[in-house]
Amino acid sequence: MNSSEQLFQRAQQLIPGGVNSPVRAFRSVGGAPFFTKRANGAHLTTSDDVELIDFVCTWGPAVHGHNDPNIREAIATALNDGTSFGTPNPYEVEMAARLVEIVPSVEKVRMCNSGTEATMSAIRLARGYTGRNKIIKFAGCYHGHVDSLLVKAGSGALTLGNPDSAGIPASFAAETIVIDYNDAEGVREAFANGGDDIAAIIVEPYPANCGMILPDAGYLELLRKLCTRNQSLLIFDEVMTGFRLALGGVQERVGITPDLTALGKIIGGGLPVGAFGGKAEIMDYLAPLGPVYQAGTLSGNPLAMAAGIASLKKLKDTNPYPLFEKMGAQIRDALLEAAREKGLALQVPQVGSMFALFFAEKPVRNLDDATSSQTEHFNQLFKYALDHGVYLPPSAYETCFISTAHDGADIEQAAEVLAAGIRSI
Ligand code: KE4
Repeated sequence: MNSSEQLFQRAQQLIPGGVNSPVRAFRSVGGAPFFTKRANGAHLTTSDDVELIDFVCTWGPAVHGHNDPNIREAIATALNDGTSFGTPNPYEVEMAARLVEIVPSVEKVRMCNSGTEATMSAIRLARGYTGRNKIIKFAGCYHGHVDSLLVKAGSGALTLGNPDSAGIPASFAAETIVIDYNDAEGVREAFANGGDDIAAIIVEPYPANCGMILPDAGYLELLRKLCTRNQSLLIFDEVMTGFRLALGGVQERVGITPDLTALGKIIGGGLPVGAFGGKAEIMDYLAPLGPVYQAGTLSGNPLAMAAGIASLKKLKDTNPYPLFEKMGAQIRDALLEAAREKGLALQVPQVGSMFALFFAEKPVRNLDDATSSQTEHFNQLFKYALDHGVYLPPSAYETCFISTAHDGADIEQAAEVLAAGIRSI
């Protein structure tokens, strides 16, 4: 057995499925996961010294690539003064100031430790602020493993075929209204039937946990209008898209201001961080000022704040977004060209540094379209790519990420491998 196989065998005796997060288990693409011992720039080195061009980027945080020198230096500097204080610290203030400056909807922000905590807290705040119970979410969107949101959820839940997780009381799920993404009539009806008890809509503005889906023209504007008209809150879950699709996220790209925004991934620079923010009037409902309780031992951790500040500073200083558009389009076009030559139906939704692959005849507009795509073709491509040094997310229901560390050679090599992989299907 090679090193990864030995490690996986041992891990499975100690950790459920041998992984600390289900989507890492390769269950839908087959085979066993490799173990990573080092990561630098756009590359992972497995415990068997295989080097891979990485398009998972630790599921989004590594927007500057792995082991970024500026982030390392920021962590090392903070580390000199200790790892956690349990009191307010200067880094938290700088992080909050940067988020307020960068994210259009954020007047005040609260740090937490994961995207799940961010969405869970935003939901609780919306309910506490409005005094209402119902939440609207969209089928296939994934907002972390929050009880009330693990209903028709995407990402690992969808990958493993349990979008409605066990362990969620029916009474909890009953407070969640699930609508198809891009279904305008469905949202209008939900408000017409029960708008006075709808606390909020939570949405990934560009869903990226069932592959990547883009909104119909006017759809996000409709969500904003219906929430405003019904005094419900609009929550953008930008844990994945924040700082990646624009410095201010999708809300900056589309010019729509949600009432609350959930954030994470990039703002931790690779360390565990989440955040949620929005209008000061709403945020001030949080303890210790208001009646909505929310807390966290390591929230605002100095090391994580220092890493996130360095990551945000670098994004602001380097403005990588035009480069992301160029690299994303280069891979997209290579994939589409190869599929055309092969006579395979392929959709490659791509925005900046995010892209996904659906082997489907027509553009994917919702979860049903996504699950009707030929996922076995994706799985074949995944395996071919991995065998040829390119690591895609191990599920057809995830999205690929590019970092500023993916240089021209990485993109050209990956485009060639993926095109050859498509031709091999
Ligand atoms: P975390 O709790 O995993 O930090 O964030 C949850 C979350 C919330 N909102 C969105 C839009 C997300 O994409 C996520 C987490 N993303 C997945 C990848 N699709 C994390 C990977 C994993 O579960 O291991």
